[in-house]
Amino acid sequence: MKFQGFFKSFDGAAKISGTPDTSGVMNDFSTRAFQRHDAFSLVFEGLLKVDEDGLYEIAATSDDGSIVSIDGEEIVNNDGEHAPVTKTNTVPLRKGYHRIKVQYFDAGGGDILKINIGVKGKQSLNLRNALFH
Ligand SMILES: [Ca+2]
Repeated sequence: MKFQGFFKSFDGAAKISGTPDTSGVMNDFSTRAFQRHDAFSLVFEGLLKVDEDGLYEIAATSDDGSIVSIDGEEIVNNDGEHAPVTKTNTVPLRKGYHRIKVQYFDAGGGDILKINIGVKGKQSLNLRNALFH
């Protein structure tokens, strides 16, 4: 996935904009490279590969806020300044590639970003093998 990194907070994940301080490619939704910054924001964009048609559950755990969009549609809105909170939603996906975007910001203090995707009742996707750019 491609990412854009900002070494500052925004007034919500939905507000992230402007010229990033850094950018590149990552194979998962990791905040590791940014944790030395007191506050930071990330936008990830890439392709999600699913191997079967199904109703997929998308779970986003974040501190602070995050938004997950698939094929241009907002699926999980976990935005706002808060301690770790998990929000989930389901979306029907056909086998193949889907555009995925994750917006995330940390306003300071602790930071967490965990995205979990899978067909309900089955094992979650290994995102390191399912994300492309
Ligand atoms: Ca925080």
